[in-house]
Amino acid sequence: RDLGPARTPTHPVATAPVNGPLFSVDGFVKEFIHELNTAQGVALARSSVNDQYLALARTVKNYLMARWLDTNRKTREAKVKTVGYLSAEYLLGRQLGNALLASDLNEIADKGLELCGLDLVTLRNQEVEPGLGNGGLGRLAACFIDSLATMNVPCIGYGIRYEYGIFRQTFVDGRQVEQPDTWLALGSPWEFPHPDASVQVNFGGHTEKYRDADGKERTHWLPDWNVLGVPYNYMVPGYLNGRVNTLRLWSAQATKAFDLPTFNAGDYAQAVRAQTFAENISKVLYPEDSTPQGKELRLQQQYFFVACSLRDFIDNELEDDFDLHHLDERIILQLNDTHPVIAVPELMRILMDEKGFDWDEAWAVTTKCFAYTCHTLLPEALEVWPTELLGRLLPRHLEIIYAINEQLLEEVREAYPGDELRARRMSIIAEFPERGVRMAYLATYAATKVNGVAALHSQLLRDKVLPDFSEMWPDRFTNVTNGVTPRRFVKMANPKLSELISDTIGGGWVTDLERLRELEPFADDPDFRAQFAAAKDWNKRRLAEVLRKRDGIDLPDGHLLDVMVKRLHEYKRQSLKLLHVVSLYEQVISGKLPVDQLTPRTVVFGAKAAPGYKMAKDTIHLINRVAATVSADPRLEGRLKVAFPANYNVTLAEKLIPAADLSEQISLAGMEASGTGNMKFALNGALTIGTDDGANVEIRELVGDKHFFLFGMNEPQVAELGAKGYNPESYYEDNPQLKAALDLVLSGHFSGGDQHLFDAVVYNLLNSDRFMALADFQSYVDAQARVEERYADTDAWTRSAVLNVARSGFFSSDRSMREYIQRIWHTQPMM
Ligand code: B1N
Repeated sequence: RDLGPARTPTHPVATAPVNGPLFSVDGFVKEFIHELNTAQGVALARSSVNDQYLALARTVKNYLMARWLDTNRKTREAKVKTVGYLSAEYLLGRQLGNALLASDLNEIADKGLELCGLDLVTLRNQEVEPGLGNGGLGRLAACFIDSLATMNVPCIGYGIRYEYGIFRQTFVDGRQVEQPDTWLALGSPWEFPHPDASVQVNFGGHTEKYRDADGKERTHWLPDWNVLGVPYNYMVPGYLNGRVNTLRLWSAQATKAFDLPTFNAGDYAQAVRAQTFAENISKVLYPEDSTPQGKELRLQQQYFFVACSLRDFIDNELEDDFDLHHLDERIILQLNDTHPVIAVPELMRILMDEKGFDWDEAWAVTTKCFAYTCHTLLPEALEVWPTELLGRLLPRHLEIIYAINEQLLEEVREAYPGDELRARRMSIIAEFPERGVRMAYLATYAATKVNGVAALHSQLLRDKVLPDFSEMWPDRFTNVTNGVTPRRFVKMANPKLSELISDTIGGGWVTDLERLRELEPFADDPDFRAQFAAAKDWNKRRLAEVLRKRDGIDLPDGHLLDVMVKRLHEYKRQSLKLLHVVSLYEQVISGKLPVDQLTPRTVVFGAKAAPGYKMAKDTIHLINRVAATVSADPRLEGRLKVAFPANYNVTLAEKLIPAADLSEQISLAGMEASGTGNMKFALNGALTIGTDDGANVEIRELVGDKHFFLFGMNEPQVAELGAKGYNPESYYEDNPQLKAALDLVLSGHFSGGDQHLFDAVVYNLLNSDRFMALADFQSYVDAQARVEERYADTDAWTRSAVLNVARSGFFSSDRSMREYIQRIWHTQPMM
């Protein structure tokens, strides 16, 4: 980026620190009207809600601007170590509410807008959330950067500015239909594009050897095409602390060089088409959660953002004369799963081919600069890039990966002489089913630290996914249990509960969540419980209003609100929840259960399925059909309702989670790496019904067995049953309640008499049931009976809910960040 010659301004205004608008209602209104008039170009009287929202967003941004510039200047001057968080996904949620909270502008904005005849809530609802992630992994990245800003830790989040985020889900006759997410269409007031700071990224071509001036053999990459990465900066404001970190997302643009040959050849139309080809790289987020498809464009995306980010940090964040041998003193690059792991050979390439390092020097630096977080255990989620593809797209990187692998295998053979099987197992290069690069192995070998995302997951990661590596380098492995930001998911999402908490124990909990412990004694205080229950009721009424407007769904009063929201995946077992619902319904309509013995309950599902995931889409269809049938059946007398609002996203989560009574966390033990929704529910006073999986284990330990409804096999039992041979059909044959539920689906009851519509779902359960839903069915039903018993005793239920809140402070992402800082990053907060 060309900053031109040094400037020595003489006008006092040019040298004064940047000043934001005045922190008062008058200052706010002035700025707001100014933005409306000059940036939107409209008068208040003629402005649309969107004009007003954009002007409001810019106004709030202007308040934060001085702090942002200040943060950047101070961080640069201090030359401290920065976290470079590399993530292909950031599931940010709406920005306005968070920015208002972080800058303490809620009251002023509310009053100021009122004086303009406008309503803050209406304007907030105009914002389209940036859905630049699939689920937990992307949302975690968003929570982490929020915490780092709040904790005064220098961090740059690096990622991709997808033009289309996660698809908008609609239902047509109960089936999922995907619509493009046009989040940029109505304007994007939160971003700052810097086309002048674009970075070139190369692809394809071949490599050549040559001798440098010292006679050393060196390699040269001669790529055959390239694109530009345009940085877009976003503010990441800390909570009331004056720090504003940066999230830098890259957008792909064609370079001139790209279309020049075609253009010169006279084919104008082809040249323009080539332009689109390059820009496809950041066009759309791949909508697969946990099961990525090995698509060429996806590898292009990964290399694209990683190459831009490394180049940007080295060229623009460091001083011109910085000695890259000490790079690890200035950055730690956190790899959010394997998606950015191509950064490892990229850094090696930069250091060797561009900066003249020899191999050992480059490796010594590289291995100090990376740390790797694994987010899964599912074998199909571990990325393996075919060498054919990787070599075609990034020939130099494949060479470097082969060389890294040779070095790894040499180390292994030295440590375990004669153990050739082990060497083959640990090879970064897989030979079957095709030759491919195991990105998790590459990351593990290169990283200073490798972590899982919950205690159980980290243990299984060591024992089952990377046993050879953890045996060879035991100290490299660690656990950091995930967390969630209390700013967005309690303070913002649950204002009534937040007020009650602050009135009771003061406001310090927002940045020191363990202080929620101080609420424990109040679990026995009837007055406090009443207020707590009142907040829950208020949240339910708010949700009812949202669902009525948004989805035309009626939420009955006084129901137990039973919520399962997360991506649709077989391992998460939405089908198990559905079997429970169908079973309750079946028992009533067959006369086995008097309807007045049914606990009034509304079951809410929220889930997107990957567009190519047939079983997941069929399950969505079945849930919708069951929802329609059950909710409409007069025999249930309104005591059982199933609701499935379409397009579950962060914005809906912020309304749903605070209203929930029961949190469904029912994955097969050993399958959910952590979960983070589970934490949000507990912090908002829902009780969990869950398996011994992921972070559920830690939630249960903390809130106590009595206040958590545990069911199902644990991980060793799952492994044992798998080893013994699992036969789902035997559960169907032996359990009349389960049989009746499945038979009801097979009878066509939910499909207008069509007896085969849901064959795929049902026979998958009966014949294979990879995630053992049938094996856990009875235990789940029994646990639900315990839920109903507790719910019948309102005081006991509320007491448990209060204790869930009081004992879940551990799950703040501030705590996660503290652990990364102390055990992995060794960075310092700035004062
Ligand atoms: O990461 C979350 C965890 O809480 C969840 O348990 C875990 O399932 C989730 C490929 C993924 N693991 N892997 C992914 C996402 C997108 C993609 O293309 C994999 N997401 C998780 C946070 O740790």
